[in-house]
Amino acid sequence: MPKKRTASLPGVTDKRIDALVTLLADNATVVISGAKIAEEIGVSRQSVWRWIETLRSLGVKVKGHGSSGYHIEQAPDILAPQMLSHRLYGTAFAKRIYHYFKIDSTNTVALQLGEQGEPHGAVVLAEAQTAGRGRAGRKWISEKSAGIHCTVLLRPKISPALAPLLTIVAGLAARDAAAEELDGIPDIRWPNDILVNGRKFSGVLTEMQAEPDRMHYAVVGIGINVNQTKMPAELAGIATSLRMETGKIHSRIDVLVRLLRHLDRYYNLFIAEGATPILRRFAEVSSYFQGKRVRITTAIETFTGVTAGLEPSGVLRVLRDDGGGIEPVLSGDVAEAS
Ligand code: BT5
Repeated sequence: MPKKRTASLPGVTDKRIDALVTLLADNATVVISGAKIAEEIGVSRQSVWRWIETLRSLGVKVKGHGSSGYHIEQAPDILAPQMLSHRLYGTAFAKRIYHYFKIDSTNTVALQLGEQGEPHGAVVLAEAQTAGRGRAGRKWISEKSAGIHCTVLLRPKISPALAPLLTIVAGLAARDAAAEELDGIPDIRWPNDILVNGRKFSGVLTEMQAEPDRMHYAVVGIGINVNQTKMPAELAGIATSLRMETGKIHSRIDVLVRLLRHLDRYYNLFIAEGATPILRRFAEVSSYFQGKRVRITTAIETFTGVTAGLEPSGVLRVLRDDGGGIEPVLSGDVAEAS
């Protein structure tokens, strides 16, 4: 597996834009001339001007112009790799962070990276996704710079049968990252929805490349609605954002750092100690773990029952209402039933 090579990815954010964001953030409130910026990051003043316009279109409040100099009034909430990398020091996710202003899907990029031999721990981020996806070909609405769209590349030496546990590990991380921002207590609806007050604000999509007994790599994509002020009509009533819950603007970079730090912690716990501590934590924080009346829709059928814990592989157990006993649910949709 090549360690040092940096993948060549069309459309990935130019490292110099990353440097520009970091420079402005590090010098927030200080006026820096266009010429000085151009010199520091090694580009023409024309490029500086163009990139400043890009940042403005993303909602970063950059004051001034080339001749007078630029400054920002507060640190920009762009998920810039340089800034993130410092804050993720000591985790598996600090070294290889790929950022896009716009991409089809961060999971698609991460799958390509996996194919190219990129090491464990690479992170792909996008300010906006044009084809963000959920499970079974569904779509994940990925509004420009309002949410977090993040995929990590993992290379665990586990059987593919344990892949559902990676979804649970990521769900726990997203849940904990959001809990610190919310007044209400977030819930996890097996397998991959994070809810608050009954509405979904985060989802996880795990995809993998594997042989029957060996996982080559998995990509775990996490979407979190952070600063949306309303949801599109198709999601009205079923989805929410941190901002819609609290009435406050939240720092996406803070939420992302917490997400990846919690993910690092849960992932390491899973690799060191197996499923048990992960399932124990899931039982603590998910009302769907046990004793919840649910309607299950799988590829073959819809039935109702009561949840009865998870199997060690992360599969949900449901005691069927129709007398059919305990049904292990490998994948499917879970809805609360009355
Ligand atoms: C999921 O699928 O919830 C997985 C979502 C994973 C998104 C991340 S973003 C980064 C990475 N890159 C990707 O392309 N994907 C991952 P599922 O359980 O199938 O739920 C999909 C359903 O959630 C849709 O059919 C909608 O009903 C709803 N939905 C779509 N966008 C939403 C949003 N922004 N917030 C809340 N619910 C949404």
